[in-house]
Amino acid sequence: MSETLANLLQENRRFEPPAALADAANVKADAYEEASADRLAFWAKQAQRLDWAREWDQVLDWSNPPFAKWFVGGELNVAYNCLDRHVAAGKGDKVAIHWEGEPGDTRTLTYADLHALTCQAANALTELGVRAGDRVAIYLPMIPEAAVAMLACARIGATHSVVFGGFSADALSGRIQDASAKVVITADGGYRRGKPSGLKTIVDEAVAQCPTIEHVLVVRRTGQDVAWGERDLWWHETVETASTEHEAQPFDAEHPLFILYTSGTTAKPKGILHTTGGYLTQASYTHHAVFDLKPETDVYWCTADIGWVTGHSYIVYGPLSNGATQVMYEGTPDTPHKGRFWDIVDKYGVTILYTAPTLIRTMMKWGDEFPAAANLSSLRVLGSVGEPINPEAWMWYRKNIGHDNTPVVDTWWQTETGAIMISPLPGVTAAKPGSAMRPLPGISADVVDDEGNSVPNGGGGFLVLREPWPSMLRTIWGDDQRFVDTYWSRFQGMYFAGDGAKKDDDGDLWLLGRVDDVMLVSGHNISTTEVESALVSHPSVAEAAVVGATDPTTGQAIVAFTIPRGSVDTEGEAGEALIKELRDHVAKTLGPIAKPRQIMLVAELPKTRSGKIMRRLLRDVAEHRSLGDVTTLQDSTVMDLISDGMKSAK
Ligand code: 6R9
Repeated sequence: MSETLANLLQENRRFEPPAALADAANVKADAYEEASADRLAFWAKQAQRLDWAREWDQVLDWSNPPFAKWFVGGELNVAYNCLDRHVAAGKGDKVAIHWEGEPGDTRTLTYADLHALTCQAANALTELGVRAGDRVAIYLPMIPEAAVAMLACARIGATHSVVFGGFSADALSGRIQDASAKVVITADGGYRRGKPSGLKTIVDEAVAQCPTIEHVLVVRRTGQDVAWGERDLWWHETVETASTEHEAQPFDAEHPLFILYTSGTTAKPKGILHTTGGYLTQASYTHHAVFDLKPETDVYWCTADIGWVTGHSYIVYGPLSNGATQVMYEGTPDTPHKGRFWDIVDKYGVTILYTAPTLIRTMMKWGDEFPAAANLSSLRVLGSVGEPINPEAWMWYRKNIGHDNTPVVDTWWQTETGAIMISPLPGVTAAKPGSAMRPLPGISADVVDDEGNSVPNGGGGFLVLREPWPSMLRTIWGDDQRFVDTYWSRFQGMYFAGDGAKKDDDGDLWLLGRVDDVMLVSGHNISTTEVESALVSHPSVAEAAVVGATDPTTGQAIVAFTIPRGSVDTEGEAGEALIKELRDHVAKTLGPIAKPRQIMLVAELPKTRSGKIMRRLLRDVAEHRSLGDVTTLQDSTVMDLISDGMKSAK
């Protein structure tokens, strides 16, 4: 990656934090100095945010890299830290979750309610024979029981493995088998796009191939008919009849808390293992620092699904350990109409919103009138996660959702990192649209070249992490060698994240997508993200996905799939004219070398369930290969649409 098109995006816009927010911010600029003076002392201080039953003897044991141990000898209970201690501090009546079902039904759970339910679930699981160290699979819609099930496992020391409710029976059974789970917690179904989906039927199909499963615990959400077998138990008959008294035992800081499978599209999914003390420390600290959470006054809403790491760290463990009041929403953003999200912000007075670029770009495509119809004045911090956010999407987010004065924090991290690693601090950083800016205090990230040498400002290469961090993955479940090979072998002594990045002239970081998404065009490395951002900066474009397709003359050629904004005319000659204009626009913005060979105007893009664009599939389309595994596709009909678009353009 030596020849990146460094600094093609001349981004000169800066947004200082609002003065009042900066003055009252939870974390100020001195945190960076404090952490760089003594990183381990800094993290030990952050660990004091939690209640420990036994203090640690050593902050970090790195004697056997890359296998880290944090807070060695310390003991704590995660559920106690998320629930009991808040209740004990007199906050039992504080709302923990404002839950909103897709059909419009609502539930309000206080910390006392959540505590009681979690104790019941902990007692019920124990009664079913689940012991510390056992694995429990969770396959639920976005209902409060999803958080309760996770916390109940944590409470009794069982390791949870949450599987996203959109995954197939095969995906579910593969994950259950890999972890040898004993119990599955599911629901009859959940609501999505106005209809009840069936979850129990999928579990039945999966569990038929999973001899380790002893019980299936079923929450009744939709009331639909379900088949019933010997292993099945209703949640309301098992959990809700159990005692609400349960004493949480402390566990070792390195006790396994959860496994979360990364949604691999080709290879076998990797079971990423997270443990207790370090994970909770960093989830809690980053939620406090990056969102400036004030538990007494803020209403926080993360729109991710609990089946992704974002839901684990920033719906369950970060916010609840901090005693936050949050919104949890079950359904899709366009049911019953495209303003649903903004109605929710308005209704609950949401002050902090954390969502994904894919959603922001979808909202841009739907049009400004939807957010404009709601009162969004309560919002004070906006976050983004999951993909690089294009500068124009960032600007749209700030202007249309953040009334032109809220900080936008673009947070880079991974399932493997467990918690946020690179992000602006809302009260400190003068953020640049599209940049994740700097590693958080206590984190050392860098960009290196092929040989592992740090690149100078203005250079591009591979993102690495130089020092272990508290919430780092400890291994891949059952496969230490794959853990070493995947993350620690590319560069000596550094964690290889698999993302391309560049440092701008100020040393701020710009994420360029997965390294396999870097194109080599006539000997120049060009990142898909840069071309996508150039396309999205054109007023007629809502979203774009760029891939490198094999080309006989240039090695790879740039092919762009582009979704026009709602109002744009693309019929006949207007479409041809737009394509020409867009090609010229990219050439003008990035340089002639980045001009796409081909631009397709399409209605949809194929995305993984977590909203990441599936460039691999698009590459297949661009090269006319038959399509590989599409089971993680959100909507496989999208591919037909795109293939049709391809044909008509030929
Ligand atoms: C949290 C999460 C991890 C991959 C990561 C990177 C991409 C996430 C990003 C970002 C640019 C950001 N990614 N946040 N890229 N800017 N702010 O998404 O975890 O599902 O494991 O995905 O997502 O490519 O390597 P996960």
